[in-house]
Amino acid sequence: MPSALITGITGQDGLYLGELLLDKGYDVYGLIRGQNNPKEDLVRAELPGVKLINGDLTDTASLFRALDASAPDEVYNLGAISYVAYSWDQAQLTSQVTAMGVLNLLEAIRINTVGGSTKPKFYQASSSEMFGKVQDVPQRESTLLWPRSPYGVAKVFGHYMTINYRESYNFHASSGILFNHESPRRGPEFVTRKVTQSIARIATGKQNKLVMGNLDSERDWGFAGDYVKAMWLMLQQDVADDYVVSTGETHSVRELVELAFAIAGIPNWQDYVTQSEAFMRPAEVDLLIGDPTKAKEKLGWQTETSFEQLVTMMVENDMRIETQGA
Ligand code: NDP
Ligand code: GDR
Repeated sequence: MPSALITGITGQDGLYLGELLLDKGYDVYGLIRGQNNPKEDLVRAELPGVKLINGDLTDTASLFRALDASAPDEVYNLGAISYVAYSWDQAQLTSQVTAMGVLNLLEAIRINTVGGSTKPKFYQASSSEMFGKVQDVPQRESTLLWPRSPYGVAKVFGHYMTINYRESYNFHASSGILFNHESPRRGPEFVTRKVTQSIARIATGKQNKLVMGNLDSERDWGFAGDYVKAMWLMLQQDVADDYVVSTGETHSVRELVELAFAIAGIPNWQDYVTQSEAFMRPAEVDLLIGDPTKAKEKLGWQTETSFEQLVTMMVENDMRIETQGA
């Protein structure tokens, strides 16, 4: 039975990837941080087969212990401070976790395997935020990186460190440059879930207004359940590499809001939506659209869920929660 260690097990992608690997018969370990992590019960309920190990990406000794306990064939580094807006408020902490955390984990793997034991294959959760002020449309693996937030800068560090360990130490280390992916498990701080949760509350009379930031930015939104399959496929290749994972389609935040209100059956969305400076960012990434050709040709991966299906899934989930409490 292959064994996998996932950092970020409590996050959206950790839950989908954990589920995928358990279904494939893996022995799955998840790194969980904090002395009383509020998401521990959720992970235990949704993924009872996952074994949780205490640890933190900023505490390298805990990573050594996690590697010893799990003896992984594959390591998926999904742990990060991942909310772009927050990364300006805590730029140092974001750098310690999202950037240095990658190096801490790579070093723990390298030192652990110095005696010659087999190195686990390594996946790094890189991001389309690295493209920032985009230099190509659409963005592909060769596009120059120009990050626009402390988060984006931290991800660039992790991305190049992953490539460097591949080239320096012969790591089977791959980096997935994933574009925005969403689901009913998405955190409420991200725009899709904020919109679908708010609309469900508006539909049930619990909220009057939806206060938004920039409605003009455009994103290439896919379904997280599809995207974790690409992560796994990358580690099944003979040779490690970097891949853009995206739908190849872009939509503005305004289109997202309009569609979500329509799906909920609420006419005149403009009557409910206002904008506030509080949700504007010091520097915005205006347009993201990825070219997933390489992932399609080399991994045989492609998105299976349309934008409309994704938004419908999320609106219906939040309507169910607001009306039935589940
Ligand atoms: P989430 O924000 O949902 O999850 C982040 C995870 O990181 C949580 O499990 C969190 O744990 C964990 N974490 C935070 N700080 C630490 C730390 N110091 N040590 C260990 N773990 C920590 O993110 P997603 O699941 O959406 O994304 C997964 C990864 O993919 C992230 O690295 C993200 O940056 C990246 N990514 C995501 C994209 C997306 O659209 N979703 C697109 C491209 C990249 P806790 O619950 O304890 O806070
Ligand atoms: P993003 O996702 O920054 O792309 O990063 P987010 O959903 O936070 O923002 C997307 C776009 O929507 C605009 N926006 C708002 N965003 C939020 N969160 N709240 C609002 O009220 C709001 N109004 C408008 C934003 O300005 C932005 O343009 C996500 C994260 O998952 C990263 O970890 C990941 O790397 C990238 O996707 C790819």
